[in-house]
This record gives sequence, C-alpha cells and structure tokens, in this order.
Amino acid sequence: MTTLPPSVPPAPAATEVHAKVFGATEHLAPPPGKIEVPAERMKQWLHDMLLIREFEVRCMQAYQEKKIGGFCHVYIGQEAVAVGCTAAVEHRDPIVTAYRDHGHALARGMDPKYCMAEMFGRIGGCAKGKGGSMHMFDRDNNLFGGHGIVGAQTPLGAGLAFACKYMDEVIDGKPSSRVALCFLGDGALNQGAFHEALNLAGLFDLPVIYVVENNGYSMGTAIARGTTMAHSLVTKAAGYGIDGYVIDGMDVVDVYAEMKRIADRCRATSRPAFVDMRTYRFKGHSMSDPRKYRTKEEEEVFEAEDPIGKLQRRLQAAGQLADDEFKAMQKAIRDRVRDCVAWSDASPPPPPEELFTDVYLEPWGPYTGSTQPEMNGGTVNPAGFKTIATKEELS
Ligand SMILES: Cc1ncc(C[n+]2csc(CCOP(=O)(O)OP(=O)(O)O)c2C)c(N)n1
Ligand SMILES: [Mg+2]
Repeated sequence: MTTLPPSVPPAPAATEVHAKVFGATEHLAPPPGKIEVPAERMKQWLHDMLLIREFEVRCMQAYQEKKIGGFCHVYIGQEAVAVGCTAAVEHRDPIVTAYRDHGHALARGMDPKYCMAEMFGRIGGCAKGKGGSMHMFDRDNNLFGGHGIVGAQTPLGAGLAFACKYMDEVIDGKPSSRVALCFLGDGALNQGAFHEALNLAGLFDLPVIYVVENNGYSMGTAIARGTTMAHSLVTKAAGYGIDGYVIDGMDVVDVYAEMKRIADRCRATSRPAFVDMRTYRFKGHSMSDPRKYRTKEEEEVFEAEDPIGKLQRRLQAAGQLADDEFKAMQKAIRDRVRDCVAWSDASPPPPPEELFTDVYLEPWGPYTGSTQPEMNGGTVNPAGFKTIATKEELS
C-alpha cells in the first residue's frame, strides 16, 4: 500500500466558540504556502458564491409562498465549500453529495433556471420536477445527485471512483486519471454505509475524496453529542489507512488551495483522502427549524466569517474590486435569479404520464420509458413519452 506523508500540523483554534462547536484539540491547518490565484478567478468565485446565496434567499421566499413543497435545506454560509472544492478539481471528475445540494449543482455549472424549476416541482427542472430540492442531478456536468438518505452517497462516491479507475486502467489501459468528490454532512459519519465505503476506498486504492461538510450540527444535535472523536474526525479515516486533513471551509481561497493539493495527490497516487471541512450553516437545518439548540452569540461569531464578505474585502483591499463593479455583479445576479423564478413559475407541473417514466415499473425492468429533461436537450412531450427499451428488446 502507498505510504503518504502526514497532513499539515494543526494551528490553534480561532476562538473559544470555534472550540465549543468543533472540539478543543484538533484545529485548522494553515495553508501549505503562498498560492497565487489570479484576481479574475477570485472574482468568478465571488460571483458563484453570490449566485448561490441569492438563489437560496429566493428559495426561502418561494417556500414561504408555498411555491416549493416538501423539504428545503439551504446552503447559506457554506458556499465557499462547494465553490472552492469544484474549482480544485476538473470538470470530468465526478461529484456526489447529500440533500443540501443546490450549491453543488450551481457550482458545478447547472443553469439555475433548471435548478429552480426542480425546486418548484416543475417539468422544466433538471429531473423533470420529480426529484425536488434533495435530488439535483446533472449528468453533463458530472453531478451524480443529490441524495436524501443520510450517508447514501458515500458508497456511491466509492463506486464512482471505482468506475473511473476501472475505465481508465482496464478499459483504456492507461493510468487512473480522475478523482471523485463525495460530500457528506457530519451526521453521515455515524452511518454504517460510510464506514463500509471508507474500508473499500482504502482497500482498493480508490481515488475518492470524502469531504465532510462539518457545520457542527446534525439537525439539532451538536456534533460532540452524537459523534465520537468529534474533535479529531481524521482519526476515523486513519482507521482505514486514509489520510485526513482539516480545512477552514469559511475561506474559499483556503478551500481551493488545500483541496487542489489534496486532489492533485489523490489523482497522482490513486489513493483516497478524507477532509474535515469546518463550516457553518447560517440558517436552520430546514425551513422549519427555530434553532433553539444554539445561541445567537455563537451564530454572530460565524456570521462575521461570512465567506462572501471575506472574499469581497480581500479583493477590495487589493484594489481588485471597485464598488461599482461589485454592485453591478450583485444586480446582474439578482436579475438572473428573478428570471429563474419567473421561468419556473411558467413551467407546467409534470403531466400524469410522467408517473410511469424513469421508474422500476415492471418486474423485468429497469425502465419502461424515459424522456430527457429540457436541460439535456430533450423535448418535453407530455402526450407521448418515448419507450427506450421494450420487454422483447431486453429479453
Ligand atoms: C438514514 C437517514 N436517517 C435519518 C434521516 C433524517 N435526517 C435528515 S437530515 C439529518 C441530519 C443530517 O445532518 P448532517 O449530515 O450533519 O447534514 P447537514 O444537515 O448538517 O448538512 C437527518 C438525521 C435521513 N434523511 N436518513
Ligand atoms: Mg451537519
């Protein structure tokens, strides 16, 4: 088995509040050295984080207006994680995530109108309105969901890495060249599936990075109340022979710099990695959470670390972002998301026929029919959905 050098040594915790939320002894690693990121690239990240923030604010409004039903978990506060991580890998590298997935879809490049229509349960959505908030899926952008069962995506992350490695090495006869990113919440750490996935990833040398979006809470349960070794999650990965890292998920430049280093190594060695990404969700778990399990003071400490404000100030201090330019960026994003809402409002709900497509309807399965969403170039044709395989063709 390949031996890897240990991760960067820990630095002191930022404040007592951080220590209270994440534990006292395992702290943030400093960036490995100065990394040059062109201002234009940082501005793109600022834009992408603002787009996610605005999208989520409009989702919350639409939810209040009952345009969005079911569950809705917004990503506000965690934007730097999806944006920094996707920037650190290549577009052909697959990504899979949990149910707090709108940010990942947008960061990966899904047109926000398809994402919003999916939220609204409309035929124009990325899954034709049949998946909803927790099931964003975009094959062209190598996003393999959006998964509602806590931890369900962790074996899928191992499977995606296995498939990529198999295709590269066995089918194409070349070295393994892709890295899978598997995001999970801190709550998923206690699922059996997570441990089975890590065991196989370690055993089979799978190029997958498990990124724990550690926001300190699993619904209303503080991490230390429900998880052993909460102060040092990397020890869980060590048990499977997997290298672990702790990253400040509130700073997109740090996220990018650290993740780039980890992803490059994962790609070169075809070995898995584990990341304790320290972040914070500014809103409740879902739309019906009064947040009684944490204090206002604690929220204020993390709100002061808002990843958007942090990058904005950094660019402004460097003379790279004029006030007018920032305002114009904000306005363009507001207009764009408003258009997405209007587009989604105008999109019809899926017709009854769609109940019988994309499902394991017949015992001889897998599909009795499927239509492509508009996002994938399909024509939405409620009257005549197309059969892609018949029973006779399959037998
Ligand atoms: C197997 C399973 N058990 C319970 C639930 C209910 N549930 C939904 S979200 C959640 C908390 C998960 O928290 P975490 O993984 O930290 O993600 P976060 O919400 O913080 O992003 C739970 C218990 C579920 N969806 N699946
Ligand atoms: Mg959590």
